[in-house]
Amino acid sequence: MSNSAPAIALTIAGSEATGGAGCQADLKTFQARGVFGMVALTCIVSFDPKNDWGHRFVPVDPEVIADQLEAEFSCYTPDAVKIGMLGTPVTIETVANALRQYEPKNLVLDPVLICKGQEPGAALDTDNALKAQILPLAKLVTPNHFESMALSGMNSIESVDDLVAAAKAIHEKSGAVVLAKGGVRLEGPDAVDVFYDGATLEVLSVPKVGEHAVSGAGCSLAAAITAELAKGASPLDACRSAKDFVTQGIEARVGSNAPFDALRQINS
Ligand code: PXL
Repeated sequence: MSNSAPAIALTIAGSEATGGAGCQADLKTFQARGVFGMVALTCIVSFDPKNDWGHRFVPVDPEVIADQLEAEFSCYTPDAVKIGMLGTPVTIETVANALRQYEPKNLVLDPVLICKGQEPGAALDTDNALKAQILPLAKLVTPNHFESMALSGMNSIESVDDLVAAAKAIHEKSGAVVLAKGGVRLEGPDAVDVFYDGATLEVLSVPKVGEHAVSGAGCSLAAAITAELAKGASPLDACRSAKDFVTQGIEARVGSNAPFDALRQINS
């Protein structure tokens, strides 16, 4: 096992300095799922404890992003690639150009439209660029409750039936396999996600672990899906096992001085 060539996964994502979310979560997830991980860093986020834990955000120079991707795709052919936070229209254009050039297999998009603490609408240019330039390249997309409304055009999602409608609408628009996440935002005892690939519809449901969102859950879910696709799983099996992984990680979460706990990746 240890001598065989590992599957290789790349995340194109931002740093979240405290290690709960972002590329830190992705890399820990890749390690926990037994794949060799790489990061192309797009931005650096530092929470501000003096300002209600808001996000301080610094983008990485586009040339430096392109350089990282050149190095990575020259050294390896990743078996799967995850896109996390990109953050600016220029970054999105840089990454979209590289994706068109390198044509990676198994592109998973976590469509980070806004971060916790950001105002909806504050980043409309970025959201539109992501929808126009990255979404059409994705094989699988993992929108949360808010992102499912933004990508489907629906005004509200309040039930599992609504989430199913959103997943179908996003699939029709993008052609991607969709895992629409209800998380703690849908009422009821269960954390429900909807999988739809154009043919198979599956509602993935587990009892909620508390009523509070945990930092890094979305990043780790998409990274675990990426790792499973890299190892050759089908999209549905990748989503099922990623959901188990995230549930265990939420159960094992790390308490923090910020108002949100952080998911802890548990080795499988
Ligand atoms: O949770 C989304 C997310 C992704 N990437 C980075 C982040 C966050 C949220 O804080 O900081 C870098």
